[in-house]
Amino acid sequence: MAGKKLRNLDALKPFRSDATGQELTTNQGVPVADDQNSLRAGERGPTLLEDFIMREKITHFDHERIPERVVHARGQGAHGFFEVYKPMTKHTRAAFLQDPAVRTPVFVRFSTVGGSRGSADTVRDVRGFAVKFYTTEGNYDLVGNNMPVFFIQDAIKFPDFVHAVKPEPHNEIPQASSAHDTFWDFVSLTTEATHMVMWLMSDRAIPRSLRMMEGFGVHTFRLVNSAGKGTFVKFHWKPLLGVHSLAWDEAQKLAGKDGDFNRRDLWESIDSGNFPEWELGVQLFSEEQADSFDFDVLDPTKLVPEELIPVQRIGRMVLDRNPDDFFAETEQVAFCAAHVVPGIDFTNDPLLQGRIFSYLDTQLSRLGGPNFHELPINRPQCPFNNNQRDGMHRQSIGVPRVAYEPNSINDNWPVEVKNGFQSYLESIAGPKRRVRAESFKEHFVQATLFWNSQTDVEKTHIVKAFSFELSKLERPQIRERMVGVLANVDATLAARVADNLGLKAPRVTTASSKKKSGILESKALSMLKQEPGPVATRKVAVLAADGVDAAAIKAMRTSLSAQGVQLKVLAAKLGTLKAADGTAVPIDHTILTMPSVVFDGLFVPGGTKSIAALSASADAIHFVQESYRHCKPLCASGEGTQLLERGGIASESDAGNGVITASAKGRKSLEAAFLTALSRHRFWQRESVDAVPA
Ligand code: HDE
Repeated sequence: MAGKKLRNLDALKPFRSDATGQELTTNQGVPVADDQNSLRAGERGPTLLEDFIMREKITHFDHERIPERVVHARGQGAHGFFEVYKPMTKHTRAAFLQDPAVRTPVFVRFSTVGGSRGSADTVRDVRGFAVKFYTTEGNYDLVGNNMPVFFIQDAIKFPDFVHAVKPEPHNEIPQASSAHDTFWDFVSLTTEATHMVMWLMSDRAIPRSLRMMEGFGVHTFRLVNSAGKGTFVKFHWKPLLGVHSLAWDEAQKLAGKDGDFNRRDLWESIDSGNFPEWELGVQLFSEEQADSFDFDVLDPTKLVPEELIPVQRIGRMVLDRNPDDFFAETEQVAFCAAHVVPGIDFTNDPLLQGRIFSYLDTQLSRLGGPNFHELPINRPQCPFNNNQRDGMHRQSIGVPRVAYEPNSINDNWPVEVKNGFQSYLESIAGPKRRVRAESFKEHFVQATLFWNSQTDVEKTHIVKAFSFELSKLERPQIRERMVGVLANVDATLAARVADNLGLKAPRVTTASSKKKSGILESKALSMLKQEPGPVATRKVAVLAADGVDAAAIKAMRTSLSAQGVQLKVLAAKLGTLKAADGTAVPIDHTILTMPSVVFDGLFVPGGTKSIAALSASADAIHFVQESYRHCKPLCASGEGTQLLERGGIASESDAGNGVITASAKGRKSLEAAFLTALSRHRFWQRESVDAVPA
């Protein structure tokens, strides 16, 4: 297959239905003459059972829903491709990791975990990051998350964990939130969850965009080369747009103002040709290296610090096509942690071992039987043949008259492949026991590593997130217990959270194990210590009214769009504005339909009349204040500074604080300074300015 470029669309052609230019028919192909009226006995009489057309239509409608995923119910999918940078032959025989000329089609589904299918996008949660590679040797699913560790160590605890994080069973409240008693009860009694809870309370749990998230395979997997040699591997996805988050207040408001914020963002960026891209990173290490670590690589509550084993970037994934049919693609896609290909294998991570079972099993009830692999989005794009047959919704027609092996009637086809999938040859010996390995028993060292790796701003956000969630609990004893757990992570963290909860700082115990690796901080664990990435695809709001300075908008638009930043003009109502120079300025949105929370920055151009009108508008002032409070870059030119002042914001240019105004700089550098501010994403130090409301 080397050199052949695969494209998903071609492979799916026979399954695509398109009614454009076609006649309306029943499912049996019978032409329908009247789709407006059911068949009645008399003009005003009862509808007849005989009306097979209406019954077929309504029966199908009655069964349109399938069970939502038990976790990760809400998601958004996209098609794309993966290509490897150089042959990975030394470490793996996986076909899709050999030839840089080959583009392997992928389908990716991002998701939140706890909420139901209709819940909001921007809730505090882990994000699923599941990738299906349609390789020439079968489908490979890398079913990961945007955080590199997990809450529990053993699959047998997964139902308990999920029952605890889902809404409380008696009233199904709260939706899509861990801020309730059962979650904190469970995690405070299950200290192995502490490391992951630190990630969940960090800004990783409120991504600005699905395009600005890292992805992780979480478990240690194994690459296997053609000689059967194994290498441990941790998978990473590194976004080219950097890793960015929302502000917590903003995330909560977005959940109401645009519950589809993350989904819309992904859709619109692909739709407009701004294809999101990630590099696939691997951390490769031997069993001997693994043995030297101060944690067990089979424990999914632990990560391998990049300082210990660097991440090598081995390929890239580009998402370049939106699905045509949400249900047929994003909803029906069935990821499975057991979908591996020759050259990629599992390890004995006890969480992974359970996942190998769970995913296929769950599809049986979600997709209604064992033939879901035949659905267009799930079927491999390479030949697949075996002696399985029948079952609900079987689509393929088995032509040979045998479905068993050995057989002589069909010359024993299909035949085994000598070079087919072979499990890594691993020697296992030991008593059969229900046991947690000694090497899994240390629960806090990496939680402390995570905490120590954060900037002060990130630490404050973590403290606030713990304080917010624990404040919501009905049972004070759970709150206290959790603060006690935090004392094992860091004394200051525990004391700060305790203070916010009106509790005494707990007595501090020191983390229980000595670090062999000696790594006390890891830069890669902080979002703010990473390169911010380009500003392309960021959105800037322009507040305007009649009399606006059109030249200022034009100059800003020219500079910003050269960097791929989108400028949207917002006014009190739709239509066009009459600028001060008499030109017409088209309005993109109203202030009320596109609130400040859907933008990355704000520009207020001058114009005496425009600013006078905006200064008299509570909505406009709120917009400015909210943008400021959410730490977004603000820019004002000419009289625009007066609107900032009206919002209680000092209007002197203060680049360090993300406020760029004309008063200190000339026009040319105003745009450049604003672009620099946008590239910083947020100016978190402003959070401490309580005087500006939002
Ligand atoms: Fe999942 N998980 N999981 N999970 N998971 C599911 O499969 C499960 C875990 C992840 O967009 C389910 O098709 C068990 C870790 C993603 O369709 C189910 C355990 C990681 C998705 C299931 C875990 C994940 C799922 C629900 C512990 C990160 C969404 C519906 C042993 C590495 C995939 C479904 C999509 C979905 C089971 C833990 C990621 C029930 C038993 C760790 C991204 O099979």
